[in-house]
Order: sequence, then C-alpha cells, then structure tokens
Amino acid sequence: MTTDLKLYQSNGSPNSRRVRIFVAEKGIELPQVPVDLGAKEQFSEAYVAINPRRVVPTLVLEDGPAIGEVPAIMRYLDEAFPETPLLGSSPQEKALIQMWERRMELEGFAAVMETVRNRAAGLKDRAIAGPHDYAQIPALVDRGMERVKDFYADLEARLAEAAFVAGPALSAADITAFVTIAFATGALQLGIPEANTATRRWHDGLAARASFSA
Ligand SMILES: N[C@@H](CCC(=O)N[C@@H](CS)C(=O)NCC(=O)O)C(=O)O
Repeated sequence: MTTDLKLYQSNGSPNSRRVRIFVAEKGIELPQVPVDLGAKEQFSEAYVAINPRRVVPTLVLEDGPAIGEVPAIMRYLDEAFPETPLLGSSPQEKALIQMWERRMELEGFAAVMETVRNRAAGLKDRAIAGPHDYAQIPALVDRGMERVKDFYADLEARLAEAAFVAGPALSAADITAFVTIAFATGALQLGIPEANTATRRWHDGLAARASFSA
C-alpha cells in the first residue's frame, strides 16, 4: 500500500523506531526522510518549520499538516489504513490497547529515556528533548535504573498471563515494549533478566517477525 505521506525520522531514534515497526507491521509503504540528529539537523531552519518542537518522528500529511508525538502518528495511520489494526477495533479493544500502550510508554520507555538523558555526557544541558534546554539531574539516573527494573518485573507478570501485552493479539503496546527493551539493552546494558521466561518467549516471537527489524 503506497501513500503520499512522508515520515521524517532518524535511524538511531527509538521513538522513530516505534513508528517504523508500526508502519512495517501494517504493510504501509511510507517514504521516509532522514533527519540526522548527530548533525543536529532537528534544529535546522528547514526542520523547525516542519516540527517546531525539534524532535523526530514527524508525519507530514499529503495536504500539509504535520503530526508529531508517536501515539498521535500511530492513531492517524491506524485510522487512515484500517487493515491490520494495531490500536484495536471495538471500543473495548481500543481502550485496553491504549491503556497498555500508555503504561509501556510512561513506565518503560520514558523511564529509559529519563535515565539515558540524565546520564549521557553529550546531553549535558539537553536532559529533555524538545524546544527548551534543561540541565541533567544526576539523581534521576539511579532512580531511573530502579524504574526500568520494575518495568521488567511488571512486564513479566503481564506476559505470564497474556500472549501479548494488551491481550490475545499483537498491538502497538507490544511495539512500544519491544523498542523499550532494545533501548534499555543498548543504552543502559539492562537486558531482559534471565529468569523472565514469559518476556523472553514473547520477545523471541516478535524478533522473528521481519517488521520488528525496521
Ligand atoms: N514525545 C515525543 C518525543 C520525541 C523524542 O523525544 N524524539 C527524540 C528522538 S527518540 C528526539 O528527536 N531527540 C532530539 C534531541 O534530543 O534533540 C514523541 O512521542 O514523538
């Protein structure tokens, strides 16, 4: 399925990866425009005109408007391309997927992000991505590590009772949880604990899907 949409994204950005996997899983062919975060292209005049918040990803619609924020981009794509829904079909499914995706984002993804950004030497005055500069708070690093460990424990409990994060079917909640784990493993050396067998089984199943290498 081809589109006239454009996705501004960066290969090294975990938030961009959430959208890339979502798009691949739905089978949408979406032209991608690379934004080089290493070269600070997110601050360039051209990109700020597209997304004044200076972050990726951004989805630009064929008639002009730009959509930022990963959950909003996912929402647009799931409604515009309703085949293979990843945000649910019935009111109940939609609410449960949103509930779980939000938990994965707030308790998992955001915890990893907070830890990484308050620790990395290269992000000294950039502890929060976006239009404003914030100093790092070193105490957030230890607390963040604790939060990530709690995320792993909570995820294990959930996956011991359900095949996928939001229930019996794959959804956006799985994508956010999967990218969170890749991010924690790569940036914090906090991989899935050895004893978390339900999480490992679920993770192996997702890693075998071509879409999850997007
Ligand atoms: N809340 C935003 C967060 C986006 C975000 O933090 N993107 C990061 C990359 S993962 C970024 O653009 N960072 C640029 C910077 O640090 O200056 C979303 O959901 O899209």
